[in-house]
Order: sequence, then C-alpha cells, then structure tokens
Amino acid sequence: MAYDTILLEQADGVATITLNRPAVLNAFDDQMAAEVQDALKVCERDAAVRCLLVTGAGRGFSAGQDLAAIQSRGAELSYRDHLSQNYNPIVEKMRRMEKPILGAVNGVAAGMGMSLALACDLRIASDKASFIQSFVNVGLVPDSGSSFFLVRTLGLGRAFELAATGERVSAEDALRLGLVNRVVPHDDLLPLARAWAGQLAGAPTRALGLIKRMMNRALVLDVEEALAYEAMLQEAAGRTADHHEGVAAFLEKRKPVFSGK
Ligand code: T3D
Repeated sequence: MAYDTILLEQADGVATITLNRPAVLNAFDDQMAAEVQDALKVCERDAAVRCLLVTGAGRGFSAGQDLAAIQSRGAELSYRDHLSQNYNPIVEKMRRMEKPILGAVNGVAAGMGMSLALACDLRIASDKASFIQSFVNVGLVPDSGSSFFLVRTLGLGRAFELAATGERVSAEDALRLGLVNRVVPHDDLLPLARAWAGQLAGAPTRALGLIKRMMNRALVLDVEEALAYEAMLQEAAGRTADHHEGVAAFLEKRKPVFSGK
C-alpha cells in the first residue's frame, strides 16, 4: 500500500511511523487511519522490525479526529461504527503487537491523538509537547482507549479530571503524573528517541513481547492467576535463543548479542 498521510521508514531494526498531515497537526481522517492500520500490520509481520517508533511531522503529534471530516461525513455514519472500523483496530494492534512501541511525542497530542500516545508502550516527549483530553471540548467522551489507559495510569480522580475538563497537560506535568517516561529538550527529541528505539531493537525481542503480553493480562488477573501466567510465559522465554545467549554472555563476561529469536 502506498502512503499519502504517513511516512514509514525502516533502519537497523526500527520502523518509524510518522503521522504526516502537519497542516492540521496530524489530525486523523479515514485515509490516515487506514494507512496506520496497514503500516502496523506490515511492522508486525516483518521479523526485521524489532521496535516501532511513532511520531508526528511538524509541530503536533496528533490533534485526534479531523473535525472537518466529522462535519462532512454527515449524520448517516454511526460514531460506534467509525471507531470500530478506524481507531479501535489501531489501538488493539498496538497493544497486541509483541514488539516494543515507543511514542516520540513532538507536540500536542489531543483527543484520539492522546489515546494513540497512551497506546504506545513507552513515551518520550519534547518539552514542547502537551496532552489534551479534548473530546469533552467538542461534546464527546474519551475513546480509542483513553478511558482504559487514563484510569489505570492516574487513578479514577485524576483521570476524571483530565477527561471532564479537557485541560492541557504540559510535558512536565505529564512526566510527574506518569503519562510519559521521559521529557527531553525539543531539538533532542528525535535523536534521543531513535537511540532509545535502537536499544529496544537490540533487546531480546521475544522476551519483550512476552513482557507486553504479561503486563496486558496483569491488569485483570488475581495474584494466583498472575503467578501461573508468569510461570507459563517464563517457560516460553526460557526456550528462546536470546535467553541462552544472555546466560552464556554473562558467564563468558561479554556483552550479549540478542538476535530477537
Ligand atoms: O467517530 C468519531 O470520529 C469520534 C472520534 C473522536 C476522536 C477525537 O479525537 S475527538 C477530539 C478531536 N480533536 C480536537 O477536538 C482537537 C481540536 N484541536 C484543538 O483543540 C487545537 O487545534 C489544539 C489544542 C490541538 C492545538 O491548538 P493550536 O492553537 O496549537 O493550533 P490550532 O491553530 O488550533 O491548529 C492548527 C491548525 O490545525 C488549524 O488550521 P488552520 O487554521 O491553520 O488552517 C486547525 O484548524 C487545525 N486543526 C487542529 N486540530 C484539528 C484541526 N483540523 C481538523 N481537526 C482537528 N482535530
């Protein structure tokens, strides 16, 4: 599939998806949703991709749903159908893909754009980035996973506050709240994000994938179930080439070279 609204680049085990509608702060129309869905499938299938980096072109990360597109689509399209076809598959794929996904939040992440950032496994943000649950500002409710991620990250009170006020959260406050992992000077964002993604791409990919599967399930398991699930996934991790390489490298006092297998 040729892409018009995103860029997909790949180098050294890292695939980078750049949302590329900068004139509208990378707001999503249906074409962009379809292209992101396709790019995620490509990255998932390609064994050479061991980490995914998601960022935005220009001064925004993503301003969420393109509001002009909402107005032009009229009343005949149901919001539920639109979300089910366009955004939910993106978030589901990002959470199920057994490869690390790093969001490099270069500017404002609003509405579904904030959901997209929260669906990444890790977030590094520019000091110029900001986060807005802007759904309520246009009379809507959080979607594309925002309610799920916010309540789990912030707890009920703060999650409700962000969703109900639609106020802008600065990068610094996002770091304090645990919404992002790192905040860096704007000009350093992409070099530092690429370096971090490179490290993730050189990590034991199967173990990272199993960790992601484990963390997803840990949100809903009781302690006995979590212990049994950990043991089951450890069985799988223990059979990987990277586990054997990690142990051998330790005993031979050298740096491990993980193949992702
Ligand atoms: O079924 C469904 O589709 C429901 C799904 C809903 C999911 C959602 O995401 S709902 C929430 C949608 N997003 C918003 O409501 C955010 C709207 N945008 C803003 O509030 C502001 O633009 C920002 C706070 C994000 C940034 O403000 P600022 O002052 O930095 O930039 P700006 O001047 O407002 O925007 C720059 C341009 O981008 C501007 O165009 P112009 O005037 O230069 O030609 C603006 O109209 C355009 N733009 C920004 N956001 C959107 C947008 N155009 C279309 N849709 C947008 N979401």
